[in-house]
Amino acid sequence: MPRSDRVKLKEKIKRRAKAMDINMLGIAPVERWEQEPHQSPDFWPQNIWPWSRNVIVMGMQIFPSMIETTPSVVYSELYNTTNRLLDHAAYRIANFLNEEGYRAHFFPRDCYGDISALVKRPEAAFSQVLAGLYAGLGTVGMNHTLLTKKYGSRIRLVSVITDADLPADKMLKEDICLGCKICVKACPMQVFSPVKGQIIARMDKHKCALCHQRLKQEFHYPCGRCIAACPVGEDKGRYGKEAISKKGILHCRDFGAADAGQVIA
Ligand code: B12
Ligand code: SF4
Ligand code: SF4
Repeated sequence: MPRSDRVKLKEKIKRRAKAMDINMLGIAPVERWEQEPHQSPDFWPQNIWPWSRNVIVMGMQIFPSMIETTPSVVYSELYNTTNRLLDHAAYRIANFLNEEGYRAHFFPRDCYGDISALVKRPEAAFSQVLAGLYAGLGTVGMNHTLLTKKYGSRIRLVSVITDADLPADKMLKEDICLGCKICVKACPMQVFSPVKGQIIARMDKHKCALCHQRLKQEFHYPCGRCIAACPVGEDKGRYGKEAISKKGILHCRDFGAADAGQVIA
């Protein structure tokens, strides 16, 4: 396909995504999984869907003034809303590409049946974090999430896999993580053990998943304290000193959950 047509198709995709309130979009050629491997080849898109050429990764922000209340039903509802919107947007972009004659589908933003599955095995068939890294949206931080300049870790992700020939976005060269360990201290389960000379901490994922299993029963799933606390991101600056008052946090936790605020407040 001539370069001008590839650029035009990318612009069309971006316009559609923006109209669906997508905050960030990046494109990763599937070769990047191979060039910078962080997971076994079984997880690479080209080994799952041999026709795939590019992965379009889209992100939607999580408002700091809502996630600060976590664990709360306020964050729980926000989480459900972004999940619905992300899968919906990804379905529509894949559908658009199909109508244009390309092979395309989306990998749902999470893709597990229930938290009990993640307690047994905390992993999905395809990693949105690594897709976001390869698509140049951000870098992986100490807390194992994708950090972005605009929203820190407070961005949820979904991917469209396609054979459309699209101009790739560059991966970021510099790590965004400050190594400040604020996420490590914010974790109520103390799952992170920083490793000297390495950005990404060791993580007890089973412990984090167990915490989530409990939160689910109490109707204030998920936790996300490690992403709420991360100081990276222009999103926090918008709210000045306090995105929500300390009293406001406790107030919000007092409603709508089985034992509001008692568990890891
Ligand atoms: C399973 C799962 C969990 C498990 C395991 C978490 C984990 N880190 O793997 C549990 C239940 C614990 C969990 C918890 C949470 N999750 Co979760 N979870 C997932 C899920 C479904 C699959 C993740 C997976 O396959 N992990 C396995 C590997 C890929 O994970 P990894 O720890 O990141 O390990 C890789 C890196 O360390 C990397 N790596 C290793 N060394 C190096 C070196 C360098 C230089 C680099 C770049 C990378 C690298 O390679 C490893 C792979 O082998 C994804 C959705 C999806 N389908 O991707 C969401 C997802 C990761 N979760 C997400 C979130 C937000 C959370 C929570 C904050 C809860 C919440 N929603 O509020 C917590 C945070 C926990 C944390 N700090 O990681 C978001 C993260 C968004 C982002 N900005 O990154 C995702 C992407 C969902 C989404 N669609 O947005 N989650
Ligand atoms: S989600 Fe909560 S329990 Fe899990 S790592 Fe983050 S702060 Fe810790
Ligand atoms: S809180 Fe600090 S150490 Fe943790 S991910 Fe954010 S910038 Fe990195």
